[in-house]
Amino acid sequence: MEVAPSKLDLSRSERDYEQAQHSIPGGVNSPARAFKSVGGTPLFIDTAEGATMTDVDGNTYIDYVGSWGPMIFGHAHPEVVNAVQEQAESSTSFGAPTEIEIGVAELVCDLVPSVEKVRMVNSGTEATMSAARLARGYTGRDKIIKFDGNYHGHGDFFLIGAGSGPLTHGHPDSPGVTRGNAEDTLLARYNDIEHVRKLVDAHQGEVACIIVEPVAGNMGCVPPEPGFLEGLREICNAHDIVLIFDEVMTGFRVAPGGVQERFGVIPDMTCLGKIIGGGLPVGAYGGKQEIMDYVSPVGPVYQAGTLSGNPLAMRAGHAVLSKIQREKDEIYPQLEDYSEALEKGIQDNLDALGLDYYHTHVGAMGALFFTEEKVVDQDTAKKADTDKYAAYFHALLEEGIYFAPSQFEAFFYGTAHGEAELDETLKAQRRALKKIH
Ligand code: HOZ
Repeated sequence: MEVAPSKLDLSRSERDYEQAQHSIPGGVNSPARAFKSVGGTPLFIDTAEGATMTDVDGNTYIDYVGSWGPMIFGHAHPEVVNAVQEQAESSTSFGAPTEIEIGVAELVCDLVPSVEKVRMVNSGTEATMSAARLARGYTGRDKIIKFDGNYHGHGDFFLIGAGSGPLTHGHPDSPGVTRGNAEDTLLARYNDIEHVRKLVDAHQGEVACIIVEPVAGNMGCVPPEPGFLEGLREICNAHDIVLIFDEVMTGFRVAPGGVQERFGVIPDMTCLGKIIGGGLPVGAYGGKQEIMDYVSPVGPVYQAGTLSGNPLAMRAGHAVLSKIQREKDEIYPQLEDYSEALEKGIQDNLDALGLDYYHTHVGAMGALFFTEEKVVDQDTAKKADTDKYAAYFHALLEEGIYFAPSQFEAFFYGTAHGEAELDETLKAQRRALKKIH
């Protein structure tokens, strides 16, 4: 996509991007970063602290990406930095059990209602792949149900109707996924419980699990309609299907115990990532003891990893989760206040110009769509004006505000975002909207 030249000096990012493309496919290690749908040059980041991030050209932005979710306490939080520094001096990996792993597992079991036992892995993708395998092994069934526009990482059987990068770049069904994998993935419409019922009825006794982002964050942010999660719970109970909540984005973000705590619907298994590692590569899957004890070495379903439960990552995760445990009564009301004020300010700015939009948030994540309709699923998300979003994104960037470089991603913030950031964001947004109107 072509964009007007930026008013910012991005010369070093431009040079880096050009150089990176010679040795890295597309110049990036994860496609969502490539600015492909908004155009222009991805920012190469030099440093970040609190709510702000500075690129290699020295431009500083208020950050609403937060590393795509992990930065609930802002960048380089001293408690995380100290924990990682201390651990690094005692080695970065042992490939043997450590006491800190028990500490992190106990915190997760304590905070997340559905989790009685938890296994650490290295990313959200690993968590969802492992959870689906476990559900299949446990039930002895092959098929999974996922939702159009939900994204569960890049495991083969999840790259069917996938949100996030695949949706942004127009390849929701990735080549390279075998026919067999594709046949075992049944695709349902988000927020459409009758559609799920029909799929399950048509595949009686074949469905191992239903996996869902209980608040979708990979087609923008799309909350569940009333009754949707409850309906999934009821269908899974009736058909002995394992209900998996992918709370990689929402875990410890929309409430200490994620969507399941906030909406009171408890899945059988939960996938976690992002905040759980405090910005280091950590994922986890957990759930009912009976299911989790089906994993090797207690049970027959195999899953392993040299760097799983890595001490550096566990120290960072422990620092973040124990802070959440200690301070949750202050943290989450503070995040809610910010969310309410941000949403109201954004809506006032949009209303003042008479723009069509749909804005939503759940806890400390949200999305703005330029559209005339409420967004409830992928079809309605895709009706949004993505060219307008691209113009908005660049206008904001020039004002020093960094939102996700795609209409089909959520925005995130944390406790480092305070009154000054709010004020600056809303003023910048007002100027940016005037430019693109
Ligand atoms: N999975 C992330 C978006 N939902 C993208 C991660 C990245 O590109 O860094």
